[in-house]
Amino acid sequence: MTVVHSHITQLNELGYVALPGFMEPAFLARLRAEVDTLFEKEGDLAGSEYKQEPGSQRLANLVDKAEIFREMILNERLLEYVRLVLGSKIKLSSLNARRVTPHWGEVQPLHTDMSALPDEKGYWVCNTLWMLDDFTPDNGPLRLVPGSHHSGQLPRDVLPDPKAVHPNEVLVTGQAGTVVVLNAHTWHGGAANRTDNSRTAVHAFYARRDKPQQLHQKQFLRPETQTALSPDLRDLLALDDSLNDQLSSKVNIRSGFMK
Ligand SMILES: O=C(O)CCC(=O)C(=O)O
Repeated sequence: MTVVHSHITQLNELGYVALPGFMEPAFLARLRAEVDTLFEKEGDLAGSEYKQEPGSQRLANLVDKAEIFREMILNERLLEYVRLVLGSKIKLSSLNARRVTPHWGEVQPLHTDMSALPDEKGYWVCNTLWMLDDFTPDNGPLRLVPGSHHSGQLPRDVLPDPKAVHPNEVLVTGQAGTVVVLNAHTWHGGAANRTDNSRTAVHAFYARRDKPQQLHQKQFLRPETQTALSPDLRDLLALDDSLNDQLSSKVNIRSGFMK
């Protein structure tokens, strides 16, 4: 285990930890270039495998779309953090990108990913947010309520207005290249972008092995992609896991807040 003690404490107590400089500059440049190319190529269809969201552009099913995405989900240093939240048995749930439109004044409602609440075995959703741009207070950073993963409640059930500023919320800012590990039961959402520039992040979202994937990877990865995967990737994507097929193939794709 290489995770420093203070990060373990922060993740346990606050529900998130930011890792500045996690991406090497060359990796960040490659990732940005790939994401830009895909947004350009997919145009109005971008994100349609998942959900399209007013005020932001999305990309979905990224594991299928370039080698760099397969590299990032298997990053062992990152997976150590994910296992701190979910335990040893994990799988990828989905891999998306989200670009917030300039001057988009709306915030996302506070939510937990997949509207998930911890169960008797504990936490089952963990997101990692890869900053491709600097996140500033004004350009649509992540907002979250530290410690809310302990509440056992969904914001929509207990807040009069999940879009309103929460008295305890913090904005998670950082330089491009930062990765934020988020216990995704923590109440969170994207904030408003009041600047002239877009803000982009990739979300590598993981789940505990006994829960559904957000995007059933086996259904969405092309056969030629599946054939070329290493055994470690096949395992992380749960491609040879009949329990995962039962859990994930029939569920509607579940966002924490989008219909
Ligand atoms: O991109 C972000 O800042 C967070 C987005 C988010 O929470 C979501 O789309 O569910």
